[in-house]
Amino acid sequence: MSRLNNCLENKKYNGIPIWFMRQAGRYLPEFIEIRKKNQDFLKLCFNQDLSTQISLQPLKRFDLDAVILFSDILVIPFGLGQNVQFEKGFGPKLEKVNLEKIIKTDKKDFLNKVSPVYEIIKKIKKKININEKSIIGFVGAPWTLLLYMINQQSPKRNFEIEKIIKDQELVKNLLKKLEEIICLHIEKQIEAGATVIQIFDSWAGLLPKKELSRYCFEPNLNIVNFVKSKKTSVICFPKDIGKEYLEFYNIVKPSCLSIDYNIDPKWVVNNFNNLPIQGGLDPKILLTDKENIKKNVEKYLEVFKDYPYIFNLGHGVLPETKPETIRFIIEIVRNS
Ligand code: 1CP
Repeated sequence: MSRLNNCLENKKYNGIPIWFMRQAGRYLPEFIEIRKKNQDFLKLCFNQDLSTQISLQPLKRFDLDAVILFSDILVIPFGLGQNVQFEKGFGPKLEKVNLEKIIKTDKKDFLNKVSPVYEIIKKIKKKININEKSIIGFVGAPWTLLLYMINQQSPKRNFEIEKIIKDQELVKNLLKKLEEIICLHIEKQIEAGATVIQIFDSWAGLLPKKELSRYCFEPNLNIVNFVKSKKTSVICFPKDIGKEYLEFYNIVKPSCLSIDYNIDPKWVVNNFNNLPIQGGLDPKILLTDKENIKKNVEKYLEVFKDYPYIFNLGHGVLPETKPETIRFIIEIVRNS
């Protein structure tokens, strides 16, 4: 079994598994080249040959333990019939939510739009040795997807929680539909060959504490239980919820927690009962000099010595990162 799957299942394994969030992406010249010729981002996500190629690009260059499917969390709103576009220099733009249309979209309609994703996973599986590399499928968590769907753009640009959760009927219905479709999307990814599922709750940190249970813990729990029922390991990333990571762990009980860079790794080692942990290193560190990078990588390796740990970052690789820096970090981890 692959190093990553072994670690997730808390078995003895040989060395620390390593992969990077956004390992396929804009810091790689070979990705940028394909992207230039393919202006429509979602169309690229559904292009079977190109998306397979992009998913495998980082593994061609580097000694990584996993391939992550090249796709996006926003294929779910798209599959539900909400128009999504990615604009250069702006990010995602979504049309206004039409609840009636979304509710009317059934599983078959969704699969009609999104099924190329599963074909891409099948193609990836044919090109790698599944005993050595994990295939990571992924979804956005209900809250993070709901937020993009109602906000119609990144909350980085414009966000007020009151506006998002004002229409409780809409919120309740959307969450229910999202949970159902997220589970379907996971099921199909597993059937196609995904050996690990990661749930990105990238904007969990925008929730006030009193709303975490309803919008973050409960929906993640339902999805984690679904993934577990498919006998598949599941990594949760409820980004930026600080000390509430502990409450998340106690309620949701995923196979592994991915931590962001605001979390003190020592606190994690002392409080999470040997639960496999992933990530943590601030992606901005990768933009500094080698000495500083080495010092910070070694800090995580030291804290998580004798602990089930997956090396990764506290969020995605930044576009300004030099590919050589990724190689440098892998070398440090492999030689540790
Ligand atoms: O060339 C470009 O401009 C496209 C940039 C890009 C890429 C490479 C986007 C647009 N998505 C992706 C791929 C992607 N997205 C992957 C591929 C696999 C890999 O990790 O290598 C994954 C896992 C995602 C997941 C994703 N999309 C998340 C969750 C992870 C995170 O970063 O927090 C989120 C929030 C998105 C939405 C999204 N898609 C793209 C952008 C620029 C954004 C973020 C917009 C925002 O800031 O709100």
